[in-house]
Parts: sequence; C-alpha cells; structure tokens
Amino acid sequence: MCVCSKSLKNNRERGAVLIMVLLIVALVAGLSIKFAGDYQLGMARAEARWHGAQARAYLFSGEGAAIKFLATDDANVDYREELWGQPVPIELPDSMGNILIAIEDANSSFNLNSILDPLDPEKGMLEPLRYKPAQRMFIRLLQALPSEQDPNVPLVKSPDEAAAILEAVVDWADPPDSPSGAGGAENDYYLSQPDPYQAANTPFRSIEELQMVRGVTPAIMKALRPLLCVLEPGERMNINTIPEILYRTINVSTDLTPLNQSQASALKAEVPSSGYYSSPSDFDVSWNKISGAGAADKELATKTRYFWLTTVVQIGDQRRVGRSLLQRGNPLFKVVRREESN
Ligand SMILES: [Ca+2]
Repeated sequence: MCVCSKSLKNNRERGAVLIMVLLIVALVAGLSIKFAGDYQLGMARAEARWHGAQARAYLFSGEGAAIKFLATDDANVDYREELWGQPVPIELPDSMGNILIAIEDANSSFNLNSILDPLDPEKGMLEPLRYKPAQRMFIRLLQALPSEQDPNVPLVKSPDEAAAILEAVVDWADPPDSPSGAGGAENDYYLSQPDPYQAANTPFRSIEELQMVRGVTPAIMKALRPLLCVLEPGERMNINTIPEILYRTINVSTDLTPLNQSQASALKAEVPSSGYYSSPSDFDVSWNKISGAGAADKELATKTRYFWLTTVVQIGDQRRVGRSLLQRGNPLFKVVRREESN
C-alpha cells in the first residue's frame, strides 16, 4: 500500500469520528435543553402547589381569626356600622402576599325557606289569609323586582302572577303530588317538560334550585338572586341590614301589593338617630308613622344568627377565594357551610 492511500484512509476515519463527536454534542445539548425545560416546569409546578397549599392554609386561618373577632360582637343587635362591617386587609410578611377578610350579614336577604308552609285550602287564591305573612312578603317582593330594560316596569306585574309563582315554590318543596292550587306545580308539570325532571320535595339547599320552579324566568332569577338566602325556615331578615328594595315586602296583611318606591324610601328614612333599630318593636313606631294603616306583615329581626365570611388570599400569582357561612354560638361561631373558588 502506498503512503498516499494510507494517509487518505486516516483522514476519512478522522472525518467520521468528528461527525460522530458533533452528533453526540448536538444530542447532549438537545437533551440538556429538554431536561432544563422539564426541570423549570417541575419547579414552577412545585412552587404553584406550595403557594396553593399556603393560600388554603391562610383561608382556614382567616376563618379562625373571623370567629375569634365575631365572638366579641354584641349579640343583642346587629347593624353594618359595627366592627364586623368593616373589611380587614392584612399584608403578609416579606411581601409574600395579602389577605382580605370581609364579613356580611347572611340575614340581610330574604330566606327562601321561610315561605314553605302549607297554604290555607279554605281560602281562595289571592285571598290574603290563604298565605302566611312571609309568603305575602314574597308575593310583594316578586312585584317589586324591576325590569333590566326599564327600572320603572315591574318584572311580575300583578298579585295573581306573583301568587302563582309563590304556590309553585311551595309545591317544589312540599310532599309530592299535592299541588297547591291554580299556580301550583308538581311532578306531572316538570315531567312533561322537553327536558323532564322532578320537583325536589324538600326545603331549598341552594338559591339556584329556584330557577327550576315553574314561572321563575331567567330575568326573575337574575333579579332575585342577590336578594335571597337559604337558611333554616325560622330565620328572618334583619331590618338593620336589608337593602331598600326589601322594605317593599312590608305592607298591611290585607294588601298583596308591595309598598311603592317612595313609601319604601320614607320608611327607610325613619331609622332612629342611632342608625339602627334595637328591637322589632322599635320598628313598629316607624311603621305606624308612615302607614297609620294597622298591623303589617313584618317578619323581621334586629339581630343576626348567620354571617357570610369572604376570605381572599393572594400569594405570588396564586389567588384563592373562600366563603364560609358562620352560625352564631355562645360566644364562638361555628362554620356550617364552605364554598371555595379561584
Ligand atoms: Ca352585633
């Protein structure tokens, strides 16, 4: 073999080795980039989990702080200007994040479970005594709901339209197959719908159930939702914390129509100079001054048994919102319902 061909072969071998080396370097570089990406993703996930776990821990500690704080509240009367009515922002150490704790009166809305008593079958539809006081108040509330397009136009235009919805609500929760009257609706109505379903036949567990009830349109549901709560049947709304529209549910027992807007405003303006009513009988004085028309349906309270606590926790880019329903105890409150969202 000549020297020239041996040298050519050596060069070829070196070239092949170089290509192999370059391929290996490229492969290692590619794998490194992939592993680095996976590592960063893993770290980000671990960090998110850690922040999420921290945020949840802070939600629970917010509950504990609110329970201790509410234990100092005067249980004899409740109104917004008390300390619980002020939201509390808390900065976490080392700029880690913040917590906001806000407490609302759960009894500042109308209790859907307060209107489920049987109707008096001896009385005809639209006879006021067919209904219990809270049921008459609900009939008035429906007629007080404003249309979204024109606030001067009511969504439910007459007592009979409102009474029909009330009767369907009673049927939704009462024992099966005993329709209340013309407006009532039991399973035969719901099972004949294009998408059939059955009535609950038990007290409401959620406000959202109401949209399944005959006569409750999406517009009525939207207007009612912020004015309702679902508590035990005996829970009344607190006159010190309700919005003005709920004043319109009050009227003399023989009248199924709501107070008009100006009557409601005048009644609300009669609040004592202290800014709140100490007892329901104090409210009677204001009512008599405005109406002079005799006994009214006033299923009202001046103290509150249930509060909603909202805790918002922000840590890094993790945000958690928790809602807890707190029931007044003596003196410590207890959590009876929890909802969480991001
Ligand atoms: Ca209080």
